[in-house]
Amino acid sequence: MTMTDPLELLDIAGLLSDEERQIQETVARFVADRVRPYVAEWFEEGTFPRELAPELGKLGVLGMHLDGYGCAGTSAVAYGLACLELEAGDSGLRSFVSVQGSLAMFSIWKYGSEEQKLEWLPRMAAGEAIGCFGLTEPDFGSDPANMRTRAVRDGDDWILTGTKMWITNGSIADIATVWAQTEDGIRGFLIPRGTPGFTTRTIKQKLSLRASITGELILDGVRLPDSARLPGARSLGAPLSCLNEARFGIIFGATGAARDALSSTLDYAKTRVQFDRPIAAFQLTQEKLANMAVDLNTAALLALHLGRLKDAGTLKPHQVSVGKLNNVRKALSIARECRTILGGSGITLEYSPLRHANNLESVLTYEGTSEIHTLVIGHTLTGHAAYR
Ligand code: TGC
Ligand code: FAD
Repeated sequence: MTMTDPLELLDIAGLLSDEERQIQETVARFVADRVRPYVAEWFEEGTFPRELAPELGKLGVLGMHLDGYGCAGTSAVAYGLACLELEAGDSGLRSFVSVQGSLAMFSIWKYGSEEQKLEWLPRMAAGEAIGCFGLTEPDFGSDPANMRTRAVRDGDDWILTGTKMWITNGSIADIATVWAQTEDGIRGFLIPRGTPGFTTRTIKQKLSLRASITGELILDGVRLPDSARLPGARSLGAPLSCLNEARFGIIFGATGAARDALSSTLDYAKTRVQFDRPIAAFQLTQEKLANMAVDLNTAALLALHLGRLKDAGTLKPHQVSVGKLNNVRKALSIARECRTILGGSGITLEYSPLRHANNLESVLTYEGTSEIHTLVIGHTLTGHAAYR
């Protein structure tokens, strides 16, 4: 007996519905045809091909779990499985889809006016308009409550000033959801590209998430009408609720990166011969492979459990933290361990594990660092918030 997909170990696919399996297979085929052959080149060049956006729209994965306005309206589990397959291609691809659907579109879908929804969501679902989500600032990442970006009233308008940092899709986005402090608390605003005073800069020299555009948003007295404000967003809870959506996709996505790293390593270990035997036949290699397969399968089961809770409408933010903390941590450790089995070959882009490991360094940090998710869980267990 031999296995190429390490997720076959516990027959997790047997827990999925026919529709969920079909959606997963469709996304996997797209990744095999349109991503895997090119992703090493994108990573090396530090680029994300914008022309992929309408293809992702056609595939139905942009705002996939939202209802109406041109969105597919699938279950949370189906959306998670799509994230898993996208991130098996590259975390940068899943990031694009997360930011578009779970952050930029979700913020409009949940907190926007009917006019804002009609103006942006159908085009964003089709991949004709790209969105970004600006919460983090140069001096405030884990602690967004203290953000410096300010929106002040000037007659009927708002004037926004500040800087947002590390913003996925920032410098290619047509529309930015930007969070700012007002005298009544944190509010969200939609800023279209080209608005006077609004500029962006691409962050270069990244060693991680290279097949993704990361940018800075600079707001220098940007004047906006009140109709640009997200009317339903009334506190920090609004952007944090958007993060739950994107963190959910990461719980599945990280297992995709780990699965891809492990399955390519299994193939390699079975064919690479040293001391006249395949390296897969050595006990030390098998211990690594077995431990990784156990971690991967338990991470996938956790993702599925949380997905079922989300579909039942009972998923809590601290449960999302359990999934994000565990699955990203495990995926990063799997990708690094896989690299050791590949020996010298593992340091090139010909094999995926080190690319995944480098990407997962960002995934460990964004959407709440592992320390922040640890403290969220600690808060839930003890009743004491230890952030401040
Ligand atoms: P705290 O006082 O605890 O909460 C303020 C208000 O927010 C509510 N809340 C939540 N609501 C929904 N979902 C959650 N997860 C929530 N967490 C808190 C809370 O109930 C409260 O509501 P109310 O009504 O009482 O006002 O806030 P705090 O300032 O003490 O901070 C808590 C902490 C540290 C957990 C939070 O600030 C946090 O999560 N920090 C991490 C920041 C972060 O994750 N940033 C991510 C930026 S976006 C990104 O990284 C995109 S990468 C995308 C990609 O490329 O894939
Ligand atoms: P800091 O908050 O300064 O943290 C530095 C270290 O201190 C971390 O280890 C952290 O865990 C630790 N720390 C902080 N506070 C505590 C505490 N209370 N207790 C213990 N340890 C603590 N943001 C967006 O808004 N939109 C995006 O689209 C986006 N995309 C991103 C893409 C990439 C590639 C990256 C790398 C980041 C992105 N981010 C985005 C920003 C990301 O969310 C932040 O980097 C993250 O929240 C951490 O903030 P920071 O980098 O300022 O680190």
